[in-house]
Amino acid sequence: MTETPQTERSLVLVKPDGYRRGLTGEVLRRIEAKGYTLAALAVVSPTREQLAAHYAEHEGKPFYEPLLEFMSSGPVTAAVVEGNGCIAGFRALAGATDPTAAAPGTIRGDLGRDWGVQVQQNIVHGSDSARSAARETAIWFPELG
Ligand code: RTP
Ligand code: MG
Repeated sequence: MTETPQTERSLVLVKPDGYRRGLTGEVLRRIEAKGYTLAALAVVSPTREQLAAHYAEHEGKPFYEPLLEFMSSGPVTAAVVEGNGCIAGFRALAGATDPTAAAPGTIRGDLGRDWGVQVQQNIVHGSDSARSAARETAIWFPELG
């Protein structure tokens, strides 16, 4: 007998550039059109502590401080996205980190560009593993823990 696939959850953020540009609905539309569901959704003005926890793996890198400053520049929308394979699936929807290199058809490829600023503004974040998703969900939705 084959195993029942595990429903996965991914922690997705619409970053401040996406929020400012009115792209939150478009990102959520693409998630739902793909067939994933929204298990939680919130507009949040992140604290420095939340952002430092979220991006702990990047501490010490040259883009760390500009990244935290960018992520503090306005509200973000946090979502818990649910569906089989949605961790890799959402990363595929998002496209490459660099919006200039991201393929057309992806969120970053269709909607992102190089703005000539210090840190890449690439509209969305998506968890890169189940372990990251659990860690990040506790940061953005402590009540779900
Ligand atoms: P994310 O974590 O936001 O989903 O993006 P990612 O996995 O594709 O990229 P990651 O390497 O984890 O980097 C986190 C975010 O930092 C910004 N970044 N800018 N050299 C740069 O300008 C640079 N490098 C990284 C991006 O906003 C990236 O998404
Ligand atoms: Mg990442």
